[in-house]
Amino acid sequence: NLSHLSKTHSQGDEMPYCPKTSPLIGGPIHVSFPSGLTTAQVQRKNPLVVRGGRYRPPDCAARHRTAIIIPHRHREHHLKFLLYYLHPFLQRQQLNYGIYVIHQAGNYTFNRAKLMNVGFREAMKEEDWDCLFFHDVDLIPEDDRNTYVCDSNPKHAAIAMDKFGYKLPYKMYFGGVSALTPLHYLKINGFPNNYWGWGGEDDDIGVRVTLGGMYITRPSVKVGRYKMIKHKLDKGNGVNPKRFNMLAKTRQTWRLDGMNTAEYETISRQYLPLYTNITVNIGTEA
Ligand code: BGN
Repeated sequence: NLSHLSKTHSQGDEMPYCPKTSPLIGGPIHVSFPSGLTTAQVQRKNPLVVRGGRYRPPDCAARHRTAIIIPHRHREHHLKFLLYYLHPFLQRQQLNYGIYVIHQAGNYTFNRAKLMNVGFREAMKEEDWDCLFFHDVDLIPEDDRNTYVCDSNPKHAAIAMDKFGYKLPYKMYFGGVSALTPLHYLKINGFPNNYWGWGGEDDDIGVRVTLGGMYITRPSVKVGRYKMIKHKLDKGNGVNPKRFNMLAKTRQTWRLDGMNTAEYETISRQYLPLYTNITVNIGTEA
C-alpha cells in the first residue's frame, strides 16, 4: 500500500508526489523582450494556467505551494514580459502556484512594502501558501535552478542582477525578489507601511529579518541571476528623502509598524486568466 506516498488531488484521484528535483528544470534561460508580444499570446502559451493565474502540475502532486506577490502601478508592459517568462518557469519547477498583482489605486506616491503587506494578507485568505515570493515587476529570472520555494530562513533570490554587473551591490541588499514563509513573515511583523517613494524599504525588511532572529539565505550568484527591464524612475515614485532617518530607527519601529497596522481598502479583486488582480486603496502618508 503506497497511499502514504501520494496525495489526493482536487478531482479525487490519487497522484504520486512530484520528484524532489523537477526533471523539467534546465539551466540558464535566454531572456529577450520581443516587441510584438501580446497578453493573448502569453495566455495561449500557458493553457494549463487557470482563472486567477493558478496552476498545479497535471501529473503529480506538487510538494510546494508558492504565491507570487507583485506590487504594481502603470507597468502593464513589464507585467506582460514577466508573466511570459514566469509562468513557464514556475511550471517547469512543478509548483502549485498563484500569481497576485497588487495594484495601487490613485496617483499618490507609490508604496512597495505596504502593497506587499496587502498581498500577503489577501493571498493567505485564499490558500494556505507555504511560501511567498515578493517580486518586482521588472525582474526576469535567468536560470531555471533558481527554485521558487522557501528556505528555513528568509531568502533573497535576486542576488545577481544585470544592472549591478551580476553581483550583490552590497552585503545586506534584500531588494528585487525575496521569499518568506508565512511564519517568517509574522516573525518580522511583515513589512513597513510608511516608506512612500523609492528606496530603503527593502533595507528595512532586511534589518527586520535580523531583528526577528533569522538570517538571509541566498542562491549562488550563478543561479540567482535576473535581467531588469530598463525603465526610467516612475512618476509618483520619487526618491524618498526620509529613508535614511527611518532606516536608522527600524529597531524601535518594527514592532509598532507592519502587518499588525496595515490598513487598506480593497477596491476590486479580479480573477484574470494569468493572475489575480487586487486593486487597493492604501491611503496616504500620515
Ligand atoms: C539602496 C537603496 C535600496 C535599493 C538599492 C539598490 C536606500 C537606503 C539608504 C540608506 N537603499 O541604496 O532601497 O534597493 O540601493 O538600488 O536608499
